[in-house]
Amino acid sequence: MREVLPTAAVGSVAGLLAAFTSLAVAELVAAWVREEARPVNAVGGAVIDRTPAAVKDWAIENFGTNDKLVLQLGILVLLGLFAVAVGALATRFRRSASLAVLGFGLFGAVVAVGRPEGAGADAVPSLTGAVAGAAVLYVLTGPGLRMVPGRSGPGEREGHDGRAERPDTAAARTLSGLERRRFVVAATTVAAASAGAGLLGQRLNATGHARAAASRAALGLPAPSSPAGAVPAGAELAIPGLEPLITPNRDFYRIDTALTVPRIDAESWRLRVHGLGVTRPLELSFGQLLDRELIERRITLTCVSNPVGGRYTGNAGWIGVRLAGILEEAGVRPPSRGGPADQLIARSVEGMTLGSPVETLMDGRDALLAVGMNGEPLPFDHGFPVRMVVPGLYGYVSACKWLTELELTTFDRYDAYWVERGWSARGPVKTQSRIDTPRGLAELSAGPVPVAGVAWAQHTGIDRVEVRVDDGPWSPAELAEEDGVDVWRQWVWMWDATPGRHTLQVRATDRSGETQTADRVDVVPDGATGRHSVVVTVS
Ligand SMILES: Nc1nc2c(c(=O)[nH]1)N[C@H]1C(S)=C(S)[C@@H](COP(=O)(O)O)O[C@H]1N2
Ligand SMILES: [Mo]
Repeated sequence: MREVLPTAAVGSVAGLLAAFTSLAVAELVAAWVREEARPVNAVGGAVIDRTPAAVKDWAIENFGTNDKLVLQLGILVLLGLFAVAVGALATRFRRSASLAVLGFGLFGAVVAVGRPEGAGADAVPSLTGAVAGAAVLYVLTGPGLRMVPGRSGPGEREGHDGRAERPDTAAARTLSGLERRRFVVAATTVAAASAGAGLLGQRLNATGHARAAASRAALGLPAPSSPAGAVPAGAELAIPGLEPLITPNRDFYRIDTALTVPRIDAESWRLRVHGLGVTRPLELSFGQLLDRELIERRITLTCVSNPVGGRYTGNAGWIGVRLAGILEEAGVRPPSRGGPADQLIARSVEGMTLGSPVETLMDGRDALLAVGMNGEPLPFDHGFPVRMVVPGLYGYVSACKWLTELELTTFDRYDAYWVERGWSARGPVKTQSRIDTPRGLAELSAGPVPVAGVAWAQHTGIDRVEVRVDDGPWSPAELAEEDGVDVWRQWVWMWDATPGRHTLQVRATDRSGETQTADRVDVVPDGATGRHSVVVTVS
C-alpha cells in the first residue's frame, strides 16, 4: 500500500463521508418527524412538484414507474459530486467548506418545509444532518490530521486557515504515514458510526411501515351489501395476448408523485368533509366510514398520461362507500340543485390535491370512496386505507389515493395540483381502443390471425369497434359481452393474414355515437387522441 496520500484525495473522501453522515443522521431524525422530511425525499418531491408536464410525461414514457428511482439516484449522484468538490475545497478552505455543508442542509430544510403539507418540524432532519456532516468535514480535514499545510506536528493548534498556501504546493502535498493512519482511523470511525445511525433510522422508519402493514393485514372488510356479481358470460374472451378483463392488483399500473408510498394505519385515519355549501361538516374514522353501506363495482381507471396504445389503464373490482351519500350527509347540493360549490378538492395525506366536478360526482354514477380492490383492502401503492374512484374521469381529476380531506369549493377559486402544472381542470376520459395482440413488429404466418384488444369509454359504453388493414376498409370487430358501461370492453377480429408487411389499426365508437378521431393529440393537457396501430410481418 502507498505510504502517502494526496490531500485532494483525502479531502474528497472526507467530503463524501460528510455527505454520508448528513444523510444517515437525517434518516435517523426523520424517524421521529416523518419520512417525507428526509432530505432526498424533500428535494426529490420538490423537483417533481416543479417539473413541467411535458418533462414529466417524457420521464414517465422513458422510465415508467422507475422514474422516481431514477430521480433519487440522480439527486444522490449530484450530491456525491458536490461532496467531492466541497471536500477537496476543505483541504484549503476548511471553515468555508464546512459552512457550505451547513448551507446544503439549510437548502434541504427550506425545501422540506415548503412542500405541500410541510411543517416546521420537517426542517429538523436536514438541519441536524447538516450539522453532523459539517462537523465531520471540519474534524476530518482538521489540524490533528495534518491536512493544513505548513504545520509541523500532530495536535498543534491551527493558527490560521491555509489560504496563504499556493495552489501548486497544496496539490503536491501528501500525507505522511502517521497522518494517513490517523485519517484512516478517524474516517473509518465516522463511516461506522454513520452507517449505524442510518441503519437504525431505517429500522425505525420500517417499524412505522410494519405497523401500517399489520393494520392492513388485520383489516376484515365487511361484505358489500351490493356486490359486483360475477363477470357476465362472454365478457372475457380467451385469446392469448389479450389483457385480462380484471387487472390483478400486482399488475395494476401505478402513477403518483409520492417518493415514499404513504403508510398510514386505518386506526389513525380520519376523513374531514368541509367547505363551501357544507351545512354539516363531517369528520369520520375508518370504522365510521365502514358503517355506511358498502357497494362493490368494477370500474376501469385510466391515466390522462396514457399514450395511444399505452398501458396506464386498468380494471378492478372496487369496494367502497358512495361518495354522493357522504356529500349529501354533509348537506352538499350539486350546482344543478342550487349548490354553491362546483368543485370538490380531494386532499391526500402527503398533500396531493385533485379536483372533480361536484355535478359529476352526484349525477348517479358509482363515484366511490374505495376501501377494497379486487377483494382485498387497498394495497398501499393504490391508496390504503381510502381512495376515490370515479367512473368516466381520468385519475388526475378524481382518483385521490391516501385520501384524508374533501373540501367543497369552485373551479374559479382553486386550481388543484395538476391544473397548476398545465393540465386541464376538467378531465373526462376520452374514448380509446387498443390492440393487445398481435404485438407490434410481430412475425406471423399467413392464414387466420385473431386481432384482439380492449376499448373503453367509461360511463358512456362502447358500441362498436372496427379494425382495418393498411388502407383497406374498416371491418367491424366482434365485441365481448359488456360488463357495464364503466368497464372496458374486449373485442376480437379474425384476420385472414396475407404475406407482407401490414399495419393494423383500430377505432372505437362509443354509445354517444362519437367515433375515435384519427387526429393525434398529445396527452397534455387533457388526454391523448389518435388511433392505435401495430405493424406486423406475415410470411
Ligand atoms: N395522492 C395521490 N393520489 C393520486 C395521484 C397522486 O399523485 N397522488 N395520482 C393520480 C393519478 S394521475 C392517477 S392516474 C391515479 C392512479 O392510480 P393508481 O396508481 O392506483 O393506478 O391516481 C391518482 N391519485
Ligand atoms: Mo394519471
